[in-house]
Amino acid sequence: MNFPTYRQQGLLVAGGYPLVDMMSQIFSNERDPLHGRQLPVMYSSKSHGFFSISGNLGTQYIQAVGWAMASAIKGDTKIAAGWIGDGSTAESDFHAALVFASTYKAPVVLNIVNNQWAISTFQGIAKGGSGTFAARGHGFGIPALRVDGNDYLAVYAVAQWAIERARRNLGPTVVEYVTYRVAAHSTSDDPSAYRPKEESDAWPLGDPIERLKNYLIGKGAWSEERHAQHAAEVEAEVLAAQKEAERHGTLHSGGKPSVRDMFEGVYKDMPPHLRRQRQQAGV
Ligand SMILES: Cc1ncc(C[n+]2csc(CCOP(=O)(O)OP(=O)(O)O)c2C)c(N)n1
Ligand SMILES: [Mg+2]
Repeated sequence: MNFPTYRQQGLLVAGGYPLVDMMSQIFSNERDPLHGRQLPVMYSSKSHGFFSISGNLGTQYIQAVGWAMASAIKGDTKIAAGWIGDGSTAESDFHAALVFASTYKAPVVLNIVNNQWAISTFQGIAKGGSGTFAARGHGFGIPALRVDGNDYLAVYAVAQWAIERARRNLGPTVVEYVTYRVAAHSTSDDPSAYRPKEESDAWPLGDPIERLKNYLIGKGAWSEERHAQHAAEVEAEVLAAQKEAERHGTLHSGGKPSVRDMFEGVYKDMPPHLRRQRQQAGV
């Protein structure tokens, strides 16, 4: 079970969760799998091992560790993965999670995505006197790895290793992925206010897709033509998914989740005051 932040939508896409469902949630339309009850990009899918994203950063770590501990106590084989950004490691939740993971040898992979920035704050602030974010794990006696997060194959190998450790009940692993947030933090953020415009171009680890592409071309397993064709296919798939999602409604028009949905899915037995409100709403 992944306990992701808003940066891990890729886990859902890679796990085969439908793009149309993701977009429908953004549009809050009639096909939104969460029926308009969550913020647009705060996805949730138990069947895809994707715990509901919480906007409260740092919570993912303690939840992942607790969930992994429960799995081990039950004698289950399931493992957990927690996700956190560089800035959020300064939260006390991060440290509490590491204490419990270490003490109880929880079967969990604790991922730190160090993309250099926490909105406008450079990662050096959260890191403080620690040499690296990975080194935080060592202080708790947890094996920790630091990997070039823009090297697809290195990331894959490190993740496999950490997952295998958890599966064999050898305890937690901390993994720091060193990467760079090229885009703005959000649509309301303007990075030119706090970092040089050319900084991302100068980032020495490069673009992960370009690197994998060049590596595979060098090995004779891929070509520029196939890459261009594949990119066009992916773009067409995304556009088709968007068209399909829009058919079920957009923010401005079309189908919406039922008002009735607002009252359901929270309480096992609906309390009387909500039943009254539902009657008043006539749904
Ligand atoms: C507990 C908490 N405090 C503050 C915020 C506001 N906030 C949203 S994103 C963000 C920066 C997070 O930076 P980082 O942890 O590096 O993650 P990144 O966005 O870079 O992946 C902050 C402070 C929040 N969502 N939750
Ligand atoms: Mg960050």
